Amino acid sequence: SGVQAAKVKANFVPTKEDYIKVYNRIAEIMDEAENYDDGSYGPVLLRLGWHASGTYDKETKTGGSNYATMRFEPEALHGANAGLNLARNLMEKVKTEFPWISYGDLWTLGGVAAIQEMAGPHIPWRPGRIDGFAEQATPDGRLPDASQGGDHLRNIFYRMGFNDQEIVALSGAHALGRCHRDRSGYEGPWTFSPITLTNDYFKLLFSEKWAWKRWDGPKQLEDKKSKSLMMLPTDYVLVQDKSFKKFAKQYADSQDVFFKDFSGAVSRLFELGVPTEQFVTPEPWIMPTVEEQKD
Ligand code: ZEM
Repeated sequence: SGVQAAKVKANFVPTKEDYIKVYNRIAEIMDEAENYDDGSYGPVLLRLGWHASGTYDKETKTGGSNYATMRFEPEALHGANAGLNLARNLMEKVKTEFPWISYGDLWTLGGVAAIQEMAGPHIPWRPGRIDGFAEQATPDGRLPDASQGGDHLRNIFYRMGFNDQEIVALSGAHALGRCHRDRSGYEGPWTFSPITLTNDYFKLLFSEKWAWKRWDGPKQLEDKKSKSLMMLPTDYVLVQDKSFKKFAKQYADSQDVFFKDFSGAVSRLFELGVPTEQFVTPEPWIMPTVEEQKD
């Protein structure tokens, strides 16, 4: 009967296999992007996972990925989140097919799938986030402002509980995707392979000559050689500030070192704001890529 069906659903306890099914569906949707940007929704899905998590404040223990409050206004309309309605709508399709998953788990798993399917490292991940309420949304201004400098970057990321090394490692996500004039005001990609994760972002920061772009848009840098790549002021700080620069050089010299630190930092980022006892397992899972599932 209908009552029984509802009961079965309520008692449904998803296993790792069930989350792998969600992961695979996300990977499929990522690729349904023939006429979009560089041919993948991966970058914008990663940006969603990041903005859902990066609102965390370690002092007040508010914000972070737990309650997925970006579903609600005004957080959905915060300037930093411009364009993420696209990513949330894509994830809504997955939510319809797997209604048992929480939005916080779905959005962070989306970030994991994006990184892994775009040739990045495995990102240890585990479920347990719960859907919250509009009252739990965070005030505007918790995410970094690309027009600012090193002090601002440190203020924002130290508030989340990250150190200088993690700030630099996390910034390497900008190897992926691009800026959109109608979202942030900025324009262009950081690397020549925006749907494959590499350490090229760091390599290019050191190898190219960067100059302020002459245009009517916000202050951003362009590479003098091809004039087709960009850096935000906050990206360029990573090779100007002594402490940041040391780590940026390590990541430019070794993709392995970058991948290892990036994996650790993103894994931690996606768990910000989630009480430990809420997680369904004490040890995060390694989700296999679509390719690895074929072996
Ligand atoms: Zn981003 N990011 N980000 N970022 N980001 C943009 C795009 C993307 C900053 C920032 O202001 C911007 C991290 C850190 C920081 C991604 C991932 C991660 C854009 C362009 C801006 C302006 C948005 C647009 O116009 O579409 C600043 C100041 C950061 C401080 C360090 C971290 C951490 C990330 C993940 C771990 C990704 C993947 C994109 C590309 C999105 C896309 O649609 O292509």
